[in-house]
Amino acid sequence: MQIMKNSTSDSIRSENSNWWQDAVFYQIYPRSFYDSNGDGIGDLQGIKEKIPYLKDLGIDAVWLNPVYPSPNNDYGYDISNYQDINPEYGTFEDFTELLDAFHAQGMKLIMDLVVNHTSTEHDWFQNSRRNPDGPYGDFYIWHDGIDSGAEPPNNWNSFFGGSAWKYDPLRGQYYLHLFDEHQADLNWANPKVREEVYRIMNWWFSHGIDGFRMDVINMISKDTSFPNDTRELDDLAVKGTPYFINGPELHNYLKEMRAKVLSASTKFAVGECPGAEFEDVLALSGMDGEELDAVFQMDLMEIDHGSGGKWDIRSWTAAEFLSRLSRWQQGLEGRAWPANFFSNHDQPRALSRLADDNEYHFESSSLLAVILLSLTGTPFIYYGEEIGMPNADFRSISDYRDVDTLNFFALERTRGREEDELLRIIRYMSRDNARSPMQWNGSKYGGFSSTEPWIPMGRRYAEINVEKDLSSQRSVYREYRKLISFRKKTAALGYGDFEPVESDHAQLIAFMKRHRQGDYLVCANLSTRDAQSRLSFLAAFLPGAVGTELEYSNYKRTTLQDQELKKGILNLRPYEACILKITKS
Ligand code: TEU
Ligand code: CA
Repeated sequence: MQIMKNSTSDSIRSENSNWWQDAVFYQIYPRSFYDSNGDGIGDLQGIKEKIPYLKDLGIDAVWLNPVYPSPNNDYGYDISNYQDINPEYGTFEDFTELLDAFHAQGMKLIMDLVVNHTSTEHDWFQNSRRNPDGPYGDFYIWHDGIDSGAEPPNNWNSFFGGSAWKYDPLRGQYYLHLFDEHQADLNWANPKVREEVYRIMNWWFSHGIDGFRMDVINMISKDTSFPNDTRELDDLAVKGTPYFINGPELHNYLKEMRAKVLSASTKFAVGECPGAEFEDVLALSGMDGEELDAVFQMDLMEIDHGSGGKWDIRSWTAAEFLSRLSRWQQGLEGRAWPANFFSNHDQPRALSRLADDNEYHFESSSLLAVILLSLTGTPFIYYGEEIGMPNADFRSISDYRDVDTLNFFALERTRGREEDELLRIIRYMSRDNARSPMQWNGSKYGGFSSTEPWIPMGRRYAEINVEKDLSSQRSVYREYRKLISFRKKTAALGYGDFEPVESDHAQLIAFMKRHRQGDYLVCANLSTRDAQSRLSFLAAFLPGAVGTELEYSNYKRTTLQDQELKKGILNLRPYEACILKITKS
């Protein structure tokens, strides 16, 4: 699919632009969104009931995390059957009903495609381990161990801790698993594997879905000489990444996929690509349209990662935040289409991580909305973000469900680290922070279910929930709705050229979005103290600029402040975020 930048046409909804370029997406973690039948597990009928809520917010398209049959070692990312629905979430009929219901509202639905690996319970894997010479014998990555089998084939690590290899006594060989040991990596070097994947994708398209979010799609090609990783690395770091992230055949596989599945279609293909560098993203989603339509890269999500990765938390500054945004916004401009997000099911809640989820809860939540919805590219709002859901913040390890979190805890305990210290890290960084049930109201199970949910409610659900938010004078939901609608009529936000200004400020970030139809300045104070920005610098950026007009602020602004604004002084209160229109002579 060719990316059309709107610089050649006049309307923001030009007939040349792709539907997903105009769309505001909403990501749903189905297990935690809404439980319609009282078993404590979110489901497809539950999502269907909430379509009006999403429609009212201004959502155009939804990405569903995996809903296929799965033993849930990684809650759906370990798939045992690609062509069915997990009975916990409903039936295949429920799925087609849901899809029709979205379409009836003019909304789109994209599914998660998890084909770097399958569950070890998938028939393919069971066949592969039983029958090395059979049709599935070569579907996975099997190797003999070294030292007569006593040691794994090399020193690569799983992202969830420990070796990436697991010995299977039945086959008498090791198989590769970059994630949990119940997630065996498929052997993409085998053309039969690739044919199966394309067949499955086409099957889902024939049922009418509108696209795929492709899980760790930049890891499908491995260096088939499987070398040891000899770099000097932090204890917590993952070994082997240079040999499987953006591996040698990746671009060939994706070009083949484009040709066999995605060509001449209006389906959207967005790839999740952890560890993708700038050049990789260009190659993967460049405007030639030969591979993906857009890429989720993790640069901003790594702002607080130290040399040991996600569990090695470090501090960051506003200037760094802006520089990470700018690197991609400016770098990809006119060359590739960005997919923007501040949260997902793998990250802590952005509100707790990047802003203040307490005293400045309303301001922080709406500030994140201002920034996300002002970026060029397709925005993805993660469920609960629109009411300012903070980290679940469970205090006891028994409340956590995520294999990554539990492995980290167990492994570090054996290395002698204190339980308290580990819990402090987990309360900040665990993926379960963003997987707790949607907070619909303040009743016992948060209006999510009539029974005890599969994972506890976030600690502050009685105080922060949809019902309370909507009845409040300061509703986060209504700010999101306002900003989504403003974005849809303001070409500069979704399509404009990005230019950082105030790129060295200790407290605030500011950037311009420029477009033929009008130029805008976005300013956000990322601190708990007042911050001043000088607007006088605008002259340097925009010859002919004479002033600004306030389009949006998450604070009420007084006439006096408006006068100051006219004089070029912008005083931002804690977590204040503004959008200003630049006026010209
Ligand atoms: O995530 C890939 C990934 O590399 C990370 O975000 C990962 O979750 C993190 O490094 C753990 O520390 C994708 C999915 O989004 C994630 O939910 C799955 O667990 C993973 O792939 C395996 O399918
Ligand atoms: Ca249910």
